Amino acid sequence: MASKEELLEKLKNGVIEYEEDEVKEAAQEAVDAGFDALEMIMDGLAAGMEVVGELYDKQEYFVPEVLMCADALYAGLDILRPHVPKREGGLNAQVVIGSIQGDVHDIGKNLVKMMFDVAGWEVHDLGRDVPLEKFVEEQLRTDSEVVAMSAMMTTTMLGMKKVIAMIKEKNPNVAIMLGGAPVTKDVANLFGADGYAESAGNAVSEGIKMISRLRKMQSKEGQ
Ligand code: B12
Repeated sequence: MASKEELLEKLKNGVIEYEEDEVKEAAQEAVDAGFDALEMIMDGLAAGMEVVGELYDKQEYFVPEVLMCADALYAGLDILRPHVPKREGGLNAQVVIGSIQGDVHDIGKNLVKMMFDVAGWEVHDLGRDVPLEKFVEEQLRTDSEVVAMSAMMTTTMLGMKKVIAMIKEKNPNVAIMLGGAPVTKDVANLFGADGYAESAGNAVSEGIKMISRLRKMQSKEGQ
C-alpha cells in the first residue's frame, strides 16, 4: 500500500503531467486508506497546479497543457471532495462567490468555495465569467452577509471595484472579500473591499473576521 507521502506526490505529479487516470487512482487509494482528503487536495492537487502555473509562466506549458492539467485536478477533486468532513455547528453564514466577468479561471475560486462549504457556510456559487450585476442580484436575493470575488487577470480585476460600489450602494451591510493572483491587500483596500485572503487556506478565517466586525457594527447601530 502506498504511503501518504507517496500518494501526495502521485497526485501532484499526476496534475503536472496531466495524467488524469493516475490522479483518479491515487485519489481513490487515498480515500480507501482513510487519509485526510483536504490535505490530499491542498498539498497534492493544488500544489501540482501551482507548479503548472510556473511552467506556464516560463512558457514550457501552453493553454492546451494547462487545460489538461485542470481536467486532471478536477477529476481528483471529484473523488476527494465528498470525503472532506463538514464542520458542524459553525456560524450561520452565507457567501456569494464567483469569478469576475471576463475571467474563466475558476480553480482557485473553487478551492475557496470548498473551504467555505466544509466550514458549514451556505455557499451560492455563481461560477465563472460572472456579469458584474449578477453579484449584486444574488446578494440581494439570498441576503448573504459576505460576497467573495476572484480575479486572475489584471484586466478583469478592475470589475471588482465596480461591483463593490454597486453592492455598497444597494446594501452597505455586506462584507466583500477579494482574492486571486493579481489581487493584494493594498488593491483590496483601494477598491473599498472589507477583506482579502491570499489563499483558500485563510479565506474562511478572514470571512469570519469580516462577519464579526459587521455584526458588531450592526448591533451598535441598533442600540
Ligand atoms: C490554469 C490557468 C488557465 C486555464 C484556466 C482553467 C480554469 N478552469 O481555471 C486556462 C487555460 C483556461 C487559462 C486561460 C487564460 N489565461 Co490563464 N492561467 C492559468 C494559470 C497557469 C494557473 C492558475 C491556477 O489555476 N492556479 C492554481 C490555483 C490553485 O491558484 P490561484 O488561482 O492563484 O488561487 C489561489 C489564490 O489566488 C486564492 N484565490 C483565488 N481566488 C480567490 C478568491 C477569494 C475570494 C479568495 C479569498 C482567495 C482566492 O486562493 C486560491 C487557492 O489557494 C495562471 C498562471 C499562474 N501562475 O497563476 C495563468 C494566468 C492567470 N492566465 C493568464 C492569461 C493571460 C490567460 C489567457 C488570456 C491566455 C490566453 N492567451 O488565452 C486566458 C484567459 C481566459 C479568460 N478570459 O479568463 C495570465 C494572467 C495575466 C494577468 N496578470 O493578467 C496568467 C497569470 C499567466 C501569465 N503569467 O500570463 N488560464
